[in-house]
Amino acid sequence: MSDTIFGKIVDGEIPADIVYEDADLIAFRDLHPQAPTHILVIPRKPIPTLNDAATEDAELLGKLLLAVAKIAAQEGLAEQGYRTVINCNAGAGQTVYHLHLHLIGGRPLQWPPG
Ligand code: DGP
Repeated sequence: MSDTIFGKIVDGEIPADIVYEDADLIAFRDLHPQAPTHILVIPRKPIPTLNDAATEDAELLGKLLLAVAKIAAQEGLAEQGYRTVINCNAGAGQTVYHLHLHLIGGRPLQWPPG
């Protein structure tokens, strides 16, 4: 499914700095990092936004969160902390309409976010 840039990454049509992948998901470094560690975790299944996730996707959504924690540990962020963000629709800053979880860390993170 290559309807978005992330679909093309899933299909291997464009390169990405992949840090983890399995049968359900791929994680790769963000092209425009907002912190020393900025990784995107995406399902292989092309769900456009969190609004489009269905009950049948519940296990997949859980796997995405568990992957974030695994990758955070891999990146040495488990103890110091990190942030996971899902931007849903344009008002929240979503620009790529293939569901993705941002994993951000490696610097102090302010709250509330902008
Ligand atoms: P969002 O604003 O939540 O839709 O985040 C999209 C992110 O995707 C943004 O931080 C920049 C990143 N991005 C956009 N195009 C590419 C790409 O081709 N490769 C990679 N690795 N990241 C991309």
